[in-house]
Amino acid sequence: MAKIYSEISKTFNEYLLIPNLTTPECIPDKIALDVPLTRNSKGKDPLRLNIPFVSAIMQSVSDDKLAISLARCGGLSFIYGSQPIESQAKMIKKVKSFKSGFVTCDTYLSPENTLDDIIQLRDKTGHSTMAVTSEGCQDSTFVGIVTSRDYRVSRDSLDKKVYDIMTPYHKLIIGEEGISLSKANDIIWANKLNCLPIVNDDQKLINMVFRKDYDAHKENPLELLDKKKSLLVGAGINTHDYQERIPMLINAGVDVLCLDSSDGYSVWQKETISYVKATYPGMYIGAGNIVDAEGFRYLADAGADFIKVGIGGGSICITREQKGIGRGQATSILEVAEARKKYQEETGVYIPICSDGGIVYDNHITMALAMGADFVMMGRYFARFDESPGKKLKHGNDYVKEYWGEGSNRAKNWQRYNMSANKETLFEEGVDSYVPYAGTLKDNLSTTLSKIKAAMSSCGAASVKELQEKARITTVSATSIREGGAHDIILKEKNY
Ligand code: MZP
Repeated sequence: MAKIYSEISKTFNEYLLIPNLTTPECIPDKIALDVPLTRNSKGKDPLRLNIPFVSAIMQSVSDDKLAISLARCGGLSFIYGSQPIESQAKMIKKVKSFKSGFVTCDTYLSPENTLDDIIQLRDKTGHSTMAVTSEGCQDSTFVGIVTSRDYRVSRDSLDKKVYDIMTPYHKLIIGEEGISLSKANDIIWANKLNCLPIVNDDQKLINMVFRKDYDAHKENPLELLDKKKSLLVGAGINTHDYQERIPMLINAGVDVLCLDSSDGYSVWQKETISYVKATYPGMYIGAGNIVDAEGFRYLADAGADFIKVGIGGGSICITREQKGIGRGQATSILEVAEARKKYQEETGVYIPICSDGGIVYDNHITMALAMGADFVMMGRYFARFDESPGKKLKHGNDYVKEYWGEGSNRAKNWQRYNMSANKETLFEEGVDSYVPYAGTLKDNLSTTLSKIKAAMSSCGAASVKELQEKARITTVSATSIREGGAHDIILKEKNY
């Protein structure tokens, strides 16, 4: 006979935190938000995040651009796996080869181009500094630089050739390949330069260092870096093509893998984890998604390094409507956190859990952490920013960005949903949508982190671990939820 749970499954919105004593030790400036990303196992250092945020394994969220921005702020992206292996590996490589302060040039001219070409390229890319190479492409010999100070559109003829406009190579001050950022900055300041090209022995342009970026580097103290000072990056994988995909991802430098499935309580996840552990013992692999103690135990015993919790709560997800599968996110986290505690008592192993999907307000993040999640995975949140892959469009009077689910026909990610040999999406489990455009990742993240720290301070917690130990949480009635918003007034404008 079917088991009926006596407890109703609940969402984050149905709970509030009750303040504890706030002391000088837990004022926001003293709060640290670093958390474990992977389990503690013998002989292997667990990976950590500097902020408890990872971005969703989705085409409309986690490409190399967002991954770089998020890792620079202390979090981590899992580059989406619903793309050819080569292009996923290329994105991983781009993140790993990103050097804070060293910019890869993407605007090239040849000496034979004209001022007209310069203007067109500037309007298209928004970059005013352009590299000139013998063939006008990255691989040919670097011969000069054009900046906006080299020409006057009102005076110069549009036919004027780049070789008459550029500063030629022999007049440039350059940095040699391998130079440190601080040395590059010293050269920039000593010579009053705006930009220092970094060139190798074959006179090929490797990167550029810009004066304007100098302060930006100092403003990212939480950058998530590996031992070689490259940014950390993850990749989504599936249970179908993992034997071909993983070697290429590892070759590209991936730091951590994550099985991406709408239902992770499956023998295929166990098989994939076992394969990774046996073939690549140094690699980390997360698994999921599950929503209960049984699912957690199964993946924990299989060796998952972290476990993702959440089915059907994602903003673009219609799995609950289509299949009737899922569970309220708060209830899922509470049950899995309890199972994790039991597992740790039995085995001594701590397995981080990730609350994936359904975060609407910033306070939901604090609640997820307080209930036992070590970090949260978000899609909608990141899709709103400049750095996400979706197009920015005008919608009525507002700007929006595109955001589509991995279960939508647009994503065609049958591997995430279909366990059979039939290589297609049989029915949609996700929708194609817009989200309000919100600006840069860094600005928004900083506001969100301030809110989380303020709440933690109220709860008397200086770390996420302390929050989990000390949190006092109460359920709320529908009428008290109403009481919690602005009410019984005439609001001038909702701007929070
Ligand atoms: P959200 O942050 O937009 O609420 O949810 C993002 C999460 O929804 C993803 O991390 C993933 O687990 C899940 N997801 C992605 N695509 C779909 C879908 O098309 C989906 N149904 O549910």
